[in-house]
Amino acid sequence: MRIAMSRRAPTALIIPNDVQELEYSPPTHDFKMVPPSLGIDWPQVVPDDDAVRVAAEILNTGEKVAILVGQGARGAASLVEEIADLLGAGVAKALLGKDVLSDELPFVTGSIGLLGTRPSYEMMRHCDTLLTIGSNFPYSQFLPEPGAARGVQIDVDGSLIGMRYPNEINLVGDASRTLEALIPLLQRKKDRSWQEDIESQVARWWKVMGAEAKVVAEPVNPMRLFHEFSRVEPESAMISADSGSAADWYARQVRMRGEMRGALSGTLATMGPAVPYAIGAKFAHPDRPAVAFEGDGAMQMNGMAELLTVARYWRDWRDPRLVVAVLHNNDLNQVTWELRAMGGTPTFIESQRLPEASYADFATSIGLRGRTVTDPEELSSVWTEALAADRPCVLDVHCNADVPPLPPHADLEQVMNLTEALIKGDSSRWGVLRQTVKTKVQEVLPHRDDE
Ligand SMILES: Cc1ncc(C[n+]2csc(CCOP(=O)(O)OP(=O)(O)O)c2C)c(N)n1
Ligand SMILES: [Mg+2]
Repeated sequence: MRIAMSRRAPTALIIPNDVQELEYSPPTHDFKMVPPSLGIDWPQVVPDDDAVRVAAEILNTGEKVAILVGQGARGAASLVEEIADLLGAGVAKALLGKDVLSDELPFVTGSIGLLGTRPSYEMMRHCDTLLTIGSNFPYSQFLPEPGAARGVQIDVDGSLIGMRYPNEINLVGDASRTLEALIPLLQRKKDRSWQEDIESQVARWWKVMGAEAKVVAEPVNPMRLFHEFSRVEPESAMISADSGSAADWYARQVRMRGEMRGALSGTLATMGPAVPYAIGAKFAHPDRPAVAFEGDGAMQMNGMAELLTVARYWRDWRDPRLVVAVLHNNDLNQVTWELRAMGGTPTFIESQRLPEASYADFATSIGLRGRTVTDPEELSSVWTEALAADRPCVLDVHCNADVPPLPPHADLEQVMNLTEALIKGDSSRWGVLRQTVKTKVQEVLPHRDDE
């Protein structure tokens, strides 16, 4: 039924079946009713010349410059690369800015923080100058000690700038416009030893990551899932990671390159976004493959239901590839580890254990591809197949829950807390101990180039 609705209160309200079927009538003016604006033009914010000169003086004086980029630097990648070269600097990436710069650049130290890399950690500990671009990274214990480095920050949001480090100058401006103003004032550092040292640490770090991924952990070491993906990842992949242990391995094992995009629930860290993010990414770019890494807890929360959305829409996507890799460990593992590491508390099985389910069988029951993986040696071919499939695919990967998400520095206090937890009677104490030692020892062993 087609009805014309009056803005005045109708005497009898008839609700149409479908509001989209109503006749359109343009809005008119009325009390408390403002017609919408037709457009917006965001200004290009550029800091004052004097402020840019002060920043250039600080950066020119520094001998060991560290750069931290966040998602605000997206779109300024080539300028960040240029300034890193001029300053002989290394570049660390906050988690939401992981896709800002390629990890194939030798001076990119990767993620920073508890889920970060050792080269990022060391760079922040030893730098004398810190340039932050488009990041509000909150974990200041992973930045230089206040006063140990001279700070310059670029951020378009003046209400947030300078919150995380006592900078000498804060430049409120768009990342690209500000770097364009700054770069002509910089002298290329003649001494390249700081950057060269960072580059050799980065090269070694990736070897350690390869070796950690290959540590045997029955049935599958979850790091291997990410490591093998990174060997075959399409340069156009859109990756999402959930807020479980997947976030740790995404942060450290996935190497960004090409046009790859990455997303996770960065500031909120809620469970459940990985599959919906992947679906959203497919609607935005139906011609690119999407890959979601998600824990079994989050799959049981909403991921399985979201697979029904995938089943409904995948035929509309020009490129039907959407892979959901489930870290099947029957555990709310990230929290199990948080309790062990921070609270010195053993696993509380009643709260942490998950009911068993086959994510692969669920996928095939709704017309998607599904594959159960219990052998790490299969992962390489499993990824190749999933990324060549003619429809979305769920990889149900049976992962070992005792592989430790070690922080980059694994400080003594955390190791002590862990030990305390084990002594208190953690049901997984032997598995955890074995995997921790086997993983940690990779940092000191020599590694070949192909690892
Ligand atoms: C909505 C919501 N509930 C609870 C948490 C706390 N939390 C963070 S990770 C996690 C466990 C995730 O388990 P799972 O999805 O199985 O991933 P795993 O860590 O086992 O790989 C929990 C409970 C959260 N971040 N968001
Ligand atoms: Mg789990």
